[in-house]
Amino acid sequence: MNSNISIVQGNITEADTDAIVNAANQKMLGGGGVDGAIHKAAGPELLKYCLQIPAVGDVRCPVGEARITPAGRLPARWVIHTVGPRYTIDSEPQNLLASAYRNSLTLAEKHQCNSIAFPAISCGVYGYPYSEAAEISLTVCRDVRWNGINISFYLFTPELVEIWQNELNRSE
Ligand code: AR6
Repeated sequence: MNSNISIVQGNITEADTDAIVNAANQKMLGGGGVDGAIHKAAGPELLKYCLQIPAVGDVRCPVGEARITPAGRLPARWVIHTVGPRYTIDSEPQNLLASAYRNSLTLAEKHQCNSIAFPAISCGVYGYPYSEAAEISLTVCRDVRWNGINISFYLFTPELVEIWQNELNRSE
């Protein structure tokens, strides 16, 4: 079991981890929420890196998958862009959310990252219920497979922090 998991209340753009995860959309060209904050803090270089990711139509990252780019001006070295499900629109949102976390961690491992920071993927515009998202994300992150990676969740509000912390305590 990976017990290197911590919960932080804060802005993920300040995370001093090898990689930070962006809750992006399929086009991967920026947006609102955490995506907008990451692009703003990283500077215009990040968009240039995103444009280098091959697209099918205008899809650079299908729902549940992940792509990696350098991080521009951020303290992190890499941005891992993943796309969570829209809760009431995409079918099997539980599987898609778990895949988004799993594929992000797989990319982090492939790039020798010792630390990664996640936001609450899908818990904003995409409408995922917080408790269910906390349970899914922590189930994926606790897998022994990620024992070598320090995982932090950078959550924006005290409410999210409490929900994630309770779920972490419950599953310990
Ligand atoms: N640091 C940490 N968490 C943040 C930050 C930040 N700087 N800013 C917002 N959050 P959302 P989604 C929280 O909507 O639901 C974008 O337009 C926020 O409070 O950013 O996956 C993309 O381009 C919430 O708890 O992502 C997509 O189109 C969480 O991050 C779409 O939104 C996720 O909220 C993705 O929607």
